[in-house]
Amino acid sequence: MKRLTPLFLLTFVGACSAGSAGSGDGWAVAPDPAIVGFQLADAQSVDQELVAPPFLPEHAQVASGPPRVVNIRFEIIEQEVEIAPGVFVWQMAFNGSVPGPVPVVFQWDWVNLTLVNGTTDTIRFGQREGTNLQAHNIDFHASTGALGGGGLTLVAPGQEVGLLWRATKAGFFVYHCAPGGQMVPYHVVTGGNGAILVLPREGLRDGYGNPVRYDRAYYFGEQDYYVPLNEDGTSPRYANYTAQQTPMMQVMRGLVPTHIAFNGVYGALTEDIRLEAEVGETVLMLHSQANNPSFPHLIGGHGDWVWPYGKFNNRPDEGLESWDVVAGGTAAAVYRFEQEGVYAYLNHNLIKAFLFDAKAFIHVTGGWNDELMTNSFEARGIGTGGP
Ligand SMILES: [Cu+2]
Repeated sequence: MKRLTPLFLLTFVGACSAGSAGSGDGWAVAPDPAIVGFQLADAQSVDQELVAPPFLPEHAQVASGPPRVVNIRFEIIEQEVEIAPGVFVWQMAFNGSVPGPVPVVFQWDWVNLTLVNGTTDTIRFGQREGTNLQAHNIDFHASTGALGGGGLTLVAPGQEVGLLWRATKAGFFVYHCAPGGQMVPYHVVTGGNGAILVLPREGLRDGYGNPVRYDRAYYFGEQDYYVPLNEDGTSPRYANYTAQQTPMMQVMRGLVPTHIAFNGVYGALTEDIRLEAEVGETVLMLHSQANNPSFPHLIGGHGDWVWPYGKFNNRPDEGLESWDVVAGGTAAAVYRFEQEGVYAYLNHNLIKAFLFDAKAFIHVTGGWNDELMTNSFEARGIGTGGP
């Protein structure tokens, strides 16, 4: 359907616009009134087992059946982590992970969150020690209501609270802790953020309206840190999350991060965790930054389709080289790999990628196509070759 004749295009646009949401370009899909009006009381309840980023829970890419209530559990843990050699940060981490895990739901589903300030150690990722001292909460950018749920979810250590909200918008959306005042940035830049994937019920579509299906999905959560440092570049250690707060806020006021990492820790996605793909596979690349802009780029590849601001009811852009993540926002892109090799997916503020660590590697196998790229001649002395 990529090569539409003008006549067919007119017909297609005419047919779609009759039932469209009013965009007038024939791409938008009208919400189904039966889905939108589906009652919470009639919704089936399902549990979702979350996994540690950069991976996503197993999920369908197209909804079958009516909206559901998806039960998830976040346990907030204050924990000290060595984010770079000799550099320690007391994080606040959803399920012990920075960034937090990615729940996956469909538009018009309900999300039913149990938010725990502390841990039962049943679902935390990793085995880090910590005892919570501060109040926490959660603001879902995907939700509708005061403070994104922040007002309804503020809980003291040792407490848990439930938040039910409906996912009325499709896209990849930031969530973060927002306990009020200066605590908002402090909790966000110590790791209290993540993102949720809200898929359109009909699945992703390209700019022509064709289905887009992915073979793998990776989440690149970018974290800026503001760590008080010793002269040798190591950090002082603090007794707990609260003891770190005043000195860290002094560094935060300068607005210059001391460390920037994908997946919370230097080397996480270049050394510790190996991301793979095969030639011919389509990979969904999800990116969030809760506190700063970022500029994703896949070295040697492209964004075949990039949904503006990571929101799926916007017609995606085709064939981009780099794209935008706004502060407190996301990006979503797909790329079908065509050549083997090691691809760096990074923030194309290259200082943030290479002097800091805003980068990941994707190891791609499956062959090389000379038609796309080859040496026309190997390296040789200047002027020593033939014509
Ligand atoms: Cu918090």
